[in-house]
Amino acid sequence: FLRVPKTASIIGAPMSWGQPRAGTDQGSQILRACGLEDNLLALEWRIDDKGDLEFDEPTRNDPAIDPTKVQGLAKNCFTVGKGLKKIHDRVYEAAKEKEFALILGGDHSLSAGSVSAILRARPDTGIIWVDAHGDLNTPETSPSGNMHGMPLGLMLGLIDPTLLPGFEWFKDVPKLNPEQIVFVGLRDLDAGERKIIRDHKITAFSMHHVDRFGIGNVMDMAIESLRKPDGSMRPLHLSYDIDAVDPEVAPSTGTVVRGGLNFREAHYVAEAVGNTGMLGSMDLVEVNPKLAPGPESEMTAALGMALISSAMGARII
Ligand code: EXY
Ligand code: MN
Ligand code: MN
Ligand code: MN
Repeated sequence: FLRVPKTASIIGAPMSWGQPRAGTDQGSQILRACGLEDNLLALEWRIDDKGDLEFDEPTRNDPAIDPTKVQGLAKNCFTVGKGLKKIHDRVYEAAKEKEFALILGGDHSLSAGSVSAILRARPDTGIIWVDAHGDLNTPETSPSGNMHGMPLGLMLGLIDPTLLPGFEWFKDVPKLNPEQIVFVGLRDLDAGERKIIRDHKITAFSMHHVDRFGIGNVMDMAIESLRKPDGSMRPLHLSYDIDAVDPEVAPSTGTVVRGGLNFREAHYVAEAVGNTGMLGSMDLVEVNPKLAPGPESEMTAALGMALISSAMGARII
């Protein structure tokens, strides 16, 4: 159902306040500069480029950060929350028009804005979260306070949004059911996240599973795990964090962890999801051209662009 009418809405979401490093706000521009639009046109997509959203910076007039309260444990929550509302509204507009929503990050906090909008328009959507990390933290379990480690904690309803200034709107968005998520590529979980995966019985394929079963079997199992109880397939959203890929292949990102997906495995993930014919939206996040300037940042951005193309139909033969 999502193959027609083949219009892709490109939404630049250079949110960077969910993590501490400068340069994450340049991700959407560098992905575009790699020729994204030409590539998608060659794959016969109609492009509706919505440009890049603009976000406020934190100011000293923001609601006071009180370290004794939950809001003090979620850094920049006011700025992140307001920015995510803008992303949510823009993505919802595209999804409601039945367009493919392609969101260019930006840090991974943005997915709480994009995925919540997809769920509003397409409630049954299954989420394939490709990441070295679980992004399941709450302000209380987070070791860093960085909100790019919390988007799934928010969407699963593990965080009370009314306690976070900027996130009040989040109490009205649909919650993600743990059955609607599958992880691929995990290798760096915090203790609290491990417990959440266990307690909520979230299907998760780590790099250990990729080693043991091979990426082909892992993707078969991952996609199969997202079938609805009646046996039918869900529409799919691919949330692709570039740090899922090994730092030798994707070095220019903020939280690198060795032992990731190799170049072909990274592409295979995108191709397998694309082959379902059910992919209706995608985030590509955490490309930060400032962290490994020069050829390494170009290599990382070119990979991000290629992964988007693979998910959206590019094939070798
Ligand atoms: N789990 C760590 C934290 O919460 O601080 C690291 C999170 C990194 C999140 C990156 C984007 O996937
Ligand atoms: Mn992530
Ligand atoms: Mn990550
Ligand atoms: Mn499942």
